[in-house]
Amino acid sequence: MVHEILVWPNPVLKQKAHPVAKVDDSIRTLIKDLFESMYAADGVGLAAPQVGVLKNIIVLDTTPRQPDSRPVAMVNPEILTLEGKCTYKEGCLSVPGEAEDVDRAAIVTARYLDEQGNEQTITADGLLAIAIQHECDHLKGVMFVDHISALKREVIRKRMKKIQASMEEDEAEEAPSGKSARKSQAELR
Ligand code: GNR
Ligand code: NI
Repeated sequence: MVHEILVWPNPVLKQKAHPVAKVDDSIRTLIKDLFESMYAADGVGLAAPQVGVLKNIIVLDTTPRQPDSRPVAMVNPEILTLEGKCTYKEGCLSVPGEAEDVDRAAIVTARYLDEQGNEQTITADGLLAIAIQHECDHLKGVMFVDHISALKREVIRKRMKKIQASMEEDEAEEAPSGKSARKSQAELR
C-alpha cells in the first residue's frame, strides 16, 4: 500500500521515533509499504515518520530501476562511525521541489536489524552514505532544512505552506467533506 508522505513542517516530522521491539509480520508489512511509497514517489530513501509512523525503520535504494538495484531495509539503525566530509545537494520527499547543499560525513558505518530481525553492519560511501545519514536524521525529528541557513529554511517554509494549502484543496475536491470542501461547493452555487 502506498502511503501519503507528510510535508514539512508537519509536527510529526519533528518528533522522535521509537525503537522496534520485535521484527514481526506487521513490521515486514510496514517495510513493504515504505518501499512501495518510496518507489511511487521516486525517492532513494524513506523513513517511517514520513508516513506518520513513529518507528525506527528506514528503507533505501540508491539505484532504483537498475538491474543491480539493492533495496535495503533497516530496523533500529544506529550509526557507529562517521568518517571524512562531503557536501551534497540534498532533497527530501517531505520538502517537495527543494534542494540545498548539506555537509555530511563521506563514509558511514551503521548497525541495524534486517527484515528477518538479524543484526547487520554496513559500511557505505557515496549517495548511500548520505542517504543513511539523511534517513537516520528523520528518526530523530531532524530534516535536511535543519542543516541549512535559517534564512533559506524560512524561504522554504513559506513555499511549503503554499504547497500544503493547494494539497488540502485537492483533497477537498477528491472527497467532498470538511470545511474547505463546503466552501468550494458554496462558491459553485
Ligand atoms: O529521494 C531522496 N533523494 C535524496 C537526495 C539527496 C540526499 C538525500 C536524499 S533522500 C530523499 C528521499 C527522502 O526524503 N528520504 O527521507
Ligand atoms: Ni527525507
